[in-house]
Amino acid sequence: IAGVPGGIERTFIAVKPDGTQRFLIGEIIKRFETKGYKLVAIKAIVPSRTLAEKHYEDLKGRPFFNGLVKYMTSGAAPVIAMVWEGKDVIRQGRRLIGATNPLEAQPGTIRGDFCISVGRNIIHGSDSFESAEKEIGLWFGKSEVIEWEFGNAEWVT
Ligand code: 3AN
Repeated sequence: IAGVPGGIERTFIAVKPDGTQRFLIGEIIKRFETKGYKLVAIKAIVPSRTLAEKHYEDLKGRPFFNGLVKYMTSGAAPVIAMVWEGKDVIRQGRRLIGATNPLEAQPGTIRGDFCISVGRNIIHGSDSFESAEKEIGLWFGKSEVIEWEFGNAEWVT
């Protein structure tokens, strides 16, 4: 489901509700697209509490866990859930996103360029092959992930 580690991989990327509200969907898609990656699944979704808690189950017990789940599930704006595919996309995706804490996220990264608060850091990306495997399966059904090839330039006309 997440491909071949270190080869053609798939990763789960989500624009969180704050990113959606701040009109950053296009900017985020653009960065992955122009880097060279392929969008193979996308949907707008307000996750259930169960889904959000499963997604962040490793953070259960952290002081910010309930607030995090509440913000992801509020419905004030949807999460834009995506699967991106390509060489090393799991680690490269994390580089494009930048550090969790915006104070440490370098300018030029998505978080470094667009946010200032760790609790509102606009985007999620799988942090390992195992997380990608788990998260893609959690957010998407098999038939929602599309296989397609780049390069049908003749379709311009
Ligand atoms: P990342 O999203 O970079 O993988 P995690 O998995 O440590 O980082 O954290 C998941 C999410 O939890 C973050 N994106 C952020 O929204 C929230 N979070 C992490 N640390 C804090 C914190 N200290 N205070 C508030 N929210 C936090």
